[in-house]
Amino acid sequence: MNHSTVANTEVVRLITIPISHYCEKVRWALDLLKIPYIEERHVPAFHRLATRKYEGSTVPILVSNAGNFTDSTDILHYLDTLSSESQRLYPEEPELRREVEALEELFDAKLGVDIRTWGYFYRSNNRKTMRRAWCKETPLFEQVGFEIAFPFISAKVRQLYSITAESAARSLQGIREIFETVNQKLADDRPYLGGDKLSAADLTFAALAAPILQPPEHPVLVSKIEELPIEMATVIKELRATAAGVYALRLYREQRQVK
Ligand SMILES: N[C@@H](CCC(=O)N[C@@H](CS)C(=O)NCC(=O)O)C(=O)O
Repeated sequence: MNHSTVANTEVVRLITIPISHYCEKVRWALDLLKIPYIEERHVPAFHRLATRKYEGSTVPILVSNAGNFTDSTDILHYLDTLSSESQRLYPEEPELRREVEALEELFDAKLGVDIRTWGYFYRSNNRKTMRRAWCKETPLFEQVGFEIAFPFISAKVRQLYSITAESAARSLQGIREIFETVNQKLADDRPYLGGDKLSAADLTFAALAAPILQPPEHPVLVSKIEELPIEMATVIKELRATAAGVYALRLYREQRQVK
C-alpha cells in the first residue's frame, strides 16, 4: 500500500486541549508532514467526554481509519508510516533510532511533566490567562462551563498534578537538567539531536519546551513576557539563552509551518 496516498485521502481528527504541549507535539508533526487533519479542541474536564469515547483519558488522541491512538509517541509512530521517506521522524539506522526514541521518552516522561508543573504553579489560578490557554476555539458551551466552573477546574488541575511551591521548584531543577543534557548533545556538533536530520526527538524537545521558551511562532501560547510574573520571566530569559533554548527557538522559527 502506498502510505502517502492514504495520507492524501484521509482527514484524521486530533482531539486536544489547546495549550497542551503534548498536543502541540502532534499538531506540529501533522503540519510538518502536511497530513490533513481537523483539530477538535476541548476545555480541561470537558475533554473527558471526548476522550472516553476512545478509551483514553489524556489528550492528544488521534482518530483515524487505522485506529485511535491515545499517546503522543504512538501517534508520531503512526504518522511516520504515512510520511515520505525523506520526512521520516524516526531514523532508519537502528542505533540512531534507539537514541531518538530514548530522547523522546525522556522529554515526554520528564520535561513535559516538569514544565507543566512549573507553568501551572504560576498560572493555573489566573482566570484571564487560563481562558486564553484552555478555551481558544473550543465549543461555546465549554467556554460557558469554564466561566462558571473555573475555580473548580483550576483546583482539580492543581490536585491532579500535585502543584505546590515545592513541586514547582523541583520541576525547575529537572527542567534545567534536561536542558543541560540537550546542551551537551548539541555540543557534539550535530545539526539535529538525532543526527543530520530533524527527528521526533527535536520536535518533542521544542514542543514540550515551548511553554518555558515562549516562541513567537507557537500557534496557541499567547502571553507576552512582560505580562508574566517576574520569576517566570527570569527563568524564560535564562533558558532562552542556553544552547538548547536557542536551538528550540530556531526550530520554531524555521520549521514550524502552521496549517
Ligand atoms: N504520555 C501522554 C501524556 C499526555 C498528557 O499528559 N496530557 C495532558 C495534557 S498536557 C492531559 O490530557 N491531561 C488531562 C487529564 O489527565 O485528564 C502523551 O504523550 O500523549
